[in-house]
Amino acid sequence: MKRTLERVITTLLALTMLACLPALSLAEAAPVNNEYGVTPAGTFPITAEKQEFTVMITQWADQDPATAWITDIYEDMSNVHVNWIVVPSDGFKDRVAITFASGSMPDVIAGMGGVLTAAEELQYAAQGLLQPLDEVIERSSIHFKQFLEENPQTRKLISQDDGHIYSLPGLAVCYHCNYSQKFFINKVWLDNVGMGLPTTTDELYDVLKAFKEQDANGNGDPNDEIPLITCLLGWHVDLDGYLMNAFIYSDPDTYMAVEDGSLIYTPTQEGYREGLRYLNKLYANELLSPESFTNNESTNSKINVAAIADPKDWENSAAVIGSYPFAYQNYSGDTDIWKQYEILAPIAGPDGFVTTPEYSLVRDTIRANMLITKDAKNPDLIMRWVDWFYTKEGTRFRDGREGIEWRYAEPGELDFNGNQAEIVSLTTPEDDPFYGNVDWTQSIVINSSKSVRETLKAAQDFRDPTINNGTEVQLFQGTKAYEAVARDVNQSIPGLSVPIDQISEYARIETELKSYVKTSMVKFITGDMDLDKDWDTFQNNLKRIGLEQYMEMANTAYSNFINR
Ligand SMILES: [Ca+2]
Ligand SMILES: [Ca+2]
Repeated sequence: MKRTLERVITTLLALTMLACLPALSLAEAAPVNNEYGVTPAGTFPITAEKQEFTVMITQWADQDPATAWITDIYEDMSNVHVNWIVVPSDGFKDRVAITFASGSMPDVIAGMGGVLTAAEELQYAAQGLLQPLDEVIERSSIHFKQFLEENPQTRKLISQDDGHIYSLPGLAVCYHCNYSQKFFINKVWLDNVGMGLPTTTDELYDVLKAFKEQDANGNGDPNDEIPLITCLLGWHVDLDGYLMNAFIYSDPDTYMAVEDGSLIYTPTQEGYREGLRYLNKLYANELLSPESFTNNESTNSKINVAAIADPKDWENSAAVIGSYPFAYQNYSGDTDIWKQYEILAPIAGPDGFVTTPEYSLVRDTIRANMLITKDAKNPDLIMRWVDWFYTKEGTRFRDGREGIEWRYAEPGELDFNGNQAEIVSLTTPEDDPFYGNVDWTQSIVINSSKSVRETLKAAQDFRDPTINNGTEVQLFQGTKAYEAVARDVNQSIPGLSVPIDQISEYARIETELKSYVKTSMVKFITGDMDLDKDWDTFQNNLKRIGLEQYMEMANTAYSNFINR
């Protein structure tokens, strides 16, 4: 009895904390009024008499969903008990396949990063192992329906070409990741050669030349600077990423672009050749390090670390292409060298052209984050249980306890945009019983929208020595200039789903094309292939690999997506 009372009090406290959500009130909890045994959508508790369902879920780190802080408290709020089947994240995919094959499934399968691809989902739906959720959503959600209205791209991404929705998504917006074809430049070196941040490809050329010819790092030797470096393996470190976008829209992940409503293959375009000419000019004038073609991200960061360890051997690069500067701490220990870098805004090409890819369509939505299987005894109960997590309040609730995992911001504490912050994130003490086990994290859907993240308290100066998340602040602030010139999301390319019988052929051509483009790109830059004499051969080889067939399949998939 005492325990029950304590639980009620805890629950009431939790509800008070969430007072901004008017529908959330025990007093307003309406009686069960439908055949599914649930209260009206948007109210708590969800059921009058306790009900339960079973969730198979990925385990993340040391988490145990059965004992997480959130589990008990949400059971009290919802009056729904969840039985957890916890599966290690290694091998989760296989376990899902086995579960589908077994013919006996838990009510729900939920997983970090998504349980099924669009193609897998469609296959299971065709076998009757997943059922359309459209009517359940219509009947038993309020917040998820609103979420879909507010996120039309997510609705398209989770809908199949047959018009149905078979799974529930999560949303995890990473603002700087969505504009991650970036360029970092050493501000100290710029000061040393008396130049400002370049805004055009010509100005950048002049800056790199000054780095080469002058003693930009100030060690007395004018010849030990690497003006520009990148690498072949890494996240958005592409040579034909940032710099190419001064000549033509270029997304090296797909090499596709939307032109007049349909897809074209960028390396077939004259603008791509012009971009390669510029890169070839940088290389021919020894401004782009040849190590760019052999390094990976960690070797590049080691170049910078060596420079710190022995200033006489200083050879760190002045400018780097990439989503992160190589010199960030995760690569280089405790050094502060990353603070010398500025994120360079996208630069304009000779014709004033400037753009950058926008990756929200392939990054924000966690597709099939949660499946309600054909064996689910009460899909409406599950929809009601998960519905609230599509609100900002429900997502914030998942952060944990006030005073332990978070607190309200004081007046004057600022957020990422320099406005009054809403929430300050705190760190769970290591001796806390829920340390590392507060929430189900992204294994159960959340709506981690741009505004949830940006209204957290943040430092205003990324070089502030008193903060430990300066890189995140720098990335956030530097991304603004990218967002300003980025392609509209409606001109971005989603993950394309081709019919099941085309998948292997599509993947085969895609892999060959990409590999051939990347190899040829390097040869064009280094002069092993000539941009005038060998261009036609390059184009013919793309056709020989199957470019036309590939683009036909891609365009059909793309127009299906647009028409959803
Ligand atoms: Ca030099
Ligand atoms: Ca020098």
